[in-house]
Amino acid sequence: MSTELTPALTLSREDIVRLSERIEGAQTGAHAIPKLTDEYPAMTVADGYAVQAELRRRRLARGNRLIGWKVGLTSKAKMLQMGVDVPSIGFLTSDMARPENSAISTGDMVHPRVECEVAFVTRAPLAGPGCTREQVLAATDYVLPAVEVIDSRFSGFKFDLSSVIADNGSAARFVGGGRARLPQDIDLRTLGVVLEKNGEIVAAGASAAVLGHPAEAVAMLVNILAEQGETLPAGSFVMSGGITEAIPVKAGDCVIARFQELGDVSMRFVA
Ligand code: 0L1
Ligand code: MG
Repeated sequence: MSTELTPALTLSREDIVRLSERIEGAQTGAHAIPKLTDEYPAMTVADGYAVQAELRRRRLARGNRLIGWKVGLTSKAKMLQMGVDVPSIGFLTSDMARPENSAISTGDMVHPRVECEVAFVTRAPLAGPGCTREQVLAATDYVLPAVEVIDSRFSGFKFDLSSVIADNGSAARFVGGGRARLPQDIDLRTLGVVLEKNGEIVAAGASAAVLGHPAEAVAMLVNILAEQGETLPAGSFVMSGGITEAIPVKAGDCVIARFQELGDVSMRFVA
């Protein structure tokens, strides 16, 4: 699958800064905005990553720590659901992490949804191009079950690839938990997961939904980072992509993700 960042930038530096301020305002104010391509129809994937990079610079300048990355839109079902045809990446900062079993506020999000993912923690640096699944597994310290809370800042969760990349892949919150495992001790390709909301099963899936194997998504992340002149340092936390579809949540909902081999991750949502 090609992830080439071509065609190149069409936005000026001023536009990139202006759009990152617009996204940041929507993220912090929890209000929906139209997708960016409504105003900039020629916006490219490279433009989206330039806006995301500026957003990251601003977030780190405010004292947040970069703790890792997420891969999004990694399953065929999700690409179809969102009308895009390649995966995307986004950054994860310390302020997005929430403890297992905690109460997560919905008041500071627009329209949150939850999805079940396998998270990787690395113990060696990884660099592309050409990073492979095998290299990812060799560089992995452990894997753990996680729930990503995504929150597109675009009205009606409607966007295209360039816009969603600029919006940091809808990254909002994430919760890791369950039981950490060595990647060589389990078959990461066939892990089953069941997502319960308020005691009802609302989604289920198998980890092969993530590009055939979640480590494949991490390799793809490393290769996209290489296109941006970046590497994945040792000690990174990586969310490898949704195994289940994303399920809307609201204040009052209790969510438990039950992972085969990896245990449960739970949280509740409050106003
Ligand atoms: O993590 C994800 O797969 C989300 C990527 C962005 C698309 C969305 O908001 O659903
Ligand atoms: Mg996700």
